[in-house]
Amino acid sequence: MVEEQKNYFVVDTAEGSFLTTTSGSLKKQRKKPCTGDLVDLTIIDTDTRRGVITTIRKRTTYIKRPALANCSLLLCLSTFKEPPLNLETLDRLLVYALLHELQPCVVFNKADILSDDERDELERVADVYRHAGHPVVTTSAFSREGLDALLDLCSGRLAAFAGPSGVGKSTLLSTIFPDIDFRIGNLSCCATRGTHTTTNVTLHPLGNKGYIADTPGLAWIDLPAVPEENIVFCFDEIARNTGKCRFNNCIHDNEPGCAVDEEVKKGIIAPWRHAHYLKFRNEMIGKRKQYR
Ligand SMILES: Nc1nc2c(ncn2[C@@H]2O[C@H](COP(=O)(O)OP(=O)(O)O)[C@@H](O)[C@H]2O)c(=O)[nH]1
Ligand SMILES: [Mg+2]
Ligand SMILES: [Zn+2]
Repeated sequence: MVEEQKNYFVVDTAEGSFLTTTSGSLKKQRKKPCTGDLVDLTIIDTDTRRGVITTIRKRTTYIKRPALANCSLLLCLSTFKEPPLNLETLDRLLVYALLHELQPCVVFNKADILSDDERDELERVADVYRHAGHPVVTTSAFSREGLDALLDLCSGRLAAFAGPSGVGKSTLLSTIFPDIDFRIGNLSCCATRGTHTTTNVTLHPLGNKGYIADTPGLAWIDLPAVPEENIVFCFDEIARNTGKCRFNNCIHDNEPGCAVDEEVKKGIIAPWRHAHYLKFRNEMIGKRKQYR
């Protein structure tokens, strides 16, 4: 797996890390790996740990800003308080993940500061996301609650943290990786130390063959432009009602005989989930010219 740095690529292999550039052929095709890429490598020198990337394997997922390939799990962080829970931001992150074919996981951090009543309230919100089919983990970087469950989810895959500033992304990362020098880019044999600050996305290997990407300054919540009909599939508890409304082209916005409206009234679908579905759908209508 590749970690992109300023002028070269660090490739993590079963035989340790190698410092690499791309082959002439890849350069000619203007093909450049990014962090998360799986590549084929020709080793040039095992002592200085130099190599050349000859092929970039097909990406399973790709997000642009920051560039990250093959990420399969987006840990969507929020807090119940400090900062107060922002459900629109959370839903936006989930939709962002789903539109990029990443599995989202809902993570509520800073559980240590919650009273029993607040925990009960949070549990009701958590149930809404479970009902939508998402894994939910409650964590605390301070008490380490939930960290094992979180790392289990990351097993064997590339995960990344996302979420607004202040929810504890950096703190969680440094709790999980107390010796941050374990990051794969830190090749002690190369005269490249100190260049870390220029790196976009760093990778931290987990013992369980997983990785967590550190993605500073990312603009996750800028949803990509897609046809508005696709948004409903990002709200599974709404999409499950397909075919149950009176009109088969129902968009679930106050039409008569709408099964979704009925479930909202009954409290089966949370009102904010329905409102965000409509909001994001309308945003996509506004972005139509970007893809048509
Ligand atoms: N009580 C509590 N505070 C936390 C926790 N995690 C982070 N914080 C605090 O929240 C603030 C923001 O954390 P930071 O990791 O910088 O958030 P980021 O902006 O998402 O990277 C800092 O003051 C942290 O000490 C936690 O689990 N519990
Ligand atoms: Mg941070
Ligand atoms: Zn409907």
